[in-house]
Amino acid sequence: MSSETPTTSLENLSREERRFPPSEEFAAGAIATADLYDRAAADREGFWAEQARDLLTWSTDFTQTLDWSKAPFARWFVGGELNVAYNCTDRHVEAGHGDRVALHFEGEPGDTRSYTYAELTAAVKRAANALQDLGISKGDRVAIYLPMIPEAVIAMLACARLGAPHSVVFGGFSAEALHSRIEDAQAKLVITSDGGYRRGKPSALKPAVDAALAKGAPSVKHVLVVKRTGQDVEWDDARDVWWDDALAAAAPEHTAQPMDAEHPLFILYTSGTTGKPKGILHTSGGYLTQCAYTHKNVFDLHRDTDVYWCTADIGWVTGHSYIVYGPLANGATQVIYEGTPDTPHQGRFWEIVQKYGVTILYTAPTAIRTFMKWGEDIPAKFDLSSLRVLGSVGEPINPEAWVWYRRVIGGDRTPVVDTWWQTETGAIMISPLPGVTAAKPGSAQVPLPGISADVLDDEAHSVPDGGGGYLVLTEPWPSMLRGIWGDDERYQETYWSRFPGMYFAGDGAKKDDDGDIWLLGRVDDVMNVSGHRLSTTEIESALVSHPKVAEAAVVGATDDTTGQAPCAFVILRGGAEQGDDIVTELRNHVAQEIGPIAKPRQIMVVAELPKTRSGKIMRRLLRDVAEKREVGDVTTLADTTVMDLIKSGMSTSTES
Ligand code: 7RM
Repeated sequence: MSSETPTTSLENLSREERRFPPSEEFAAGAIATADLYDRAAADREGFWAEQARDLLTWSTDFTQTLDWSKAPFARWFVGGELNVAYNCTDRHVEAGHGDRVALHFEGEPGDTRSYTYAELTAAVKRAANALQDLGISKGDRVAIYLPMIPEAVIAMLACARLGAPHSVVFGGFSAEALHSRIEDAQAKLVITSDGGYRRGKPSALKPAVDAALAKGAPSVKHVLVVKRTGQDVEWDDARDVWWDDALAAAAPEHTAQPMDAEHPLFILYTSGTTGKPKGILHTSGGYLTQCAYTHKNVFDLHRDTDVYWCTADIGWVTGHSYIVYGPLANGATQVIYEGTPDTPHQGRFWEIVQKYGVTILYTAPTAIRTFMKWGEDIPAKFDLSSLRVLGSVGEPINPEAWVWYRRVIGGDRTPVVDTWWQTETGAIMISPLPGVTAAKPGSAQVPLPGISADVLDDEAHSVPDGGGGYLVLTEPWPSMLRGIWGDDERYQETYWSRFPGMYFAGDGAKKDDDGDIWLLGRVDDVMNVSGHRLSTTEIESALVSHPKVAEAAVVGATDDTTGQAPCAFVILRGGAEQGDDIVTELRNHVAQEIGPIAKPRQIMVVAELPKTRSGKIMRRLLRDVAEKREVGDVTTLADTTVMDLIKSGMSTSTES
């Protein structure tokens, strides 16, 4: 990609011309108002210092807001001390809110449990004592491999309380993946369960821990096992301990010790384009400040009346920042759900919204597109009138899905916030503010107050409005990663070497004529077709705007003539006919929507798309198919049979 490359016109992405400003009523009651931008711009560090002091309780105040003298290794809130778990539990009880519900747990089979802040605090104290009884102290790493049950939240907070960094491994990961993460972090304890519920059936977890440890993990001294499903488990008397027994034997009282603001809070592994997963390191004061700040301002949290629900799993960063740390630091009431959206029926999410009166919903575009595919009549059966803010995260959201989300789920009434951030950024970075921004479907729009971002070309020049390039973050931010666990060099190389002095996010982006930012997917998903810069998202968006298409993924395949050529994989809506006619129709549709240059060389009608367990489409695998290569590593796929399905369905493709 060269900087002279003409970018495709932004009108393609913003075919949806409507703007969605907040209603006057919403704006009048909003937590975040427009002056927040001015305050942050006038004194960025002062602004963050104020947020840290307002939102959190510190045992020792900090003396310096930011030490950037050893960049890119940052220290925020230097000299400050706090306990993250205390901030998420005890202090709300001390402030008289012990009876407020912290968690409404909805198990997949329909069992429910609620924890007030007083109950959650008591559970975390006992768990912290139990961990201590198992030899865990400040600095020890603890691996957590649990389903979406309250014990997952309690375990994370118990670790935070002791200053023992947790490393949560998503319950859908294999024994192999678990083993490499345990080894890399040198975890001393693994917290797991007998199993969890998945699509109506108990699904075992402990066997994967046994298998991981059998590969050799001498650092692990104990395995703490929550009983969830009652499945039979193999037991090692010297190593394994039941959670219930450990908590029953533990002392109920525990006084949280203050930790340095830069004390490690957690490691979370995330896959890069190459090499082994990177252990992203987050610390205490800055991370919690930005989680609390964004959760409150981006979702317009009115603590006493809102019921918040983030549908992520705690195995991902969204679960860390927007189920555990942000909402609990803010003393919010939230729903956590164990299962999948289609168990036992396709209306389960909407049934939960209705049951708990959910007011703020945070989910992913892939889920929204799935709901579109299932049809509007399903949500229409439930009362969704409690909803007042909708959030989206994880991928670019195509304008059709955005508008559908607002209209069908939000009753044409709610602001939709498209939030861009990463495991590495720790918290939301680019997003509308729901009571301020006139929202543009498909664009995350503006860096939050206190955050500085830009779009650069290949030569590191800021592109003018209307131009495209690479997204960078130009100033350090409180919840930034502090490094890659055990690999300082890789940290500098991956994030800070492409554009010296700036954080390279790995995402392509454009600025529109108003200077608003549009995220275009990972840069390896941006293709160059005959010298024209095209984004997978643009073409996907065009395909999905066709009434017969439910979902689409586009990759840039190497092409002898044009450099790269778009290849599309589409899932048709129920009832739409297959065959060559539809392929021609769709190719013409893309030509019409974007221009002939964007016409996919090949369109394959498929039944499923390969997705990671967090719902991101694995375009790398699709590129392998499009380029007729052996399909690469599929171990991180949610369903490893999908690729066989796609390859066997290739006969429906058309080459031009
Ligand atoms: C929170 C999370 C990070 C990558 C990131 C982007 C993509 C996330 C959006 C988005 C467009 C969004 N963390 N991404 N949110 N792209 N618009 N609102 O997803 O580490 O798992 O992924 O996800 O490519 O770099 S993550």
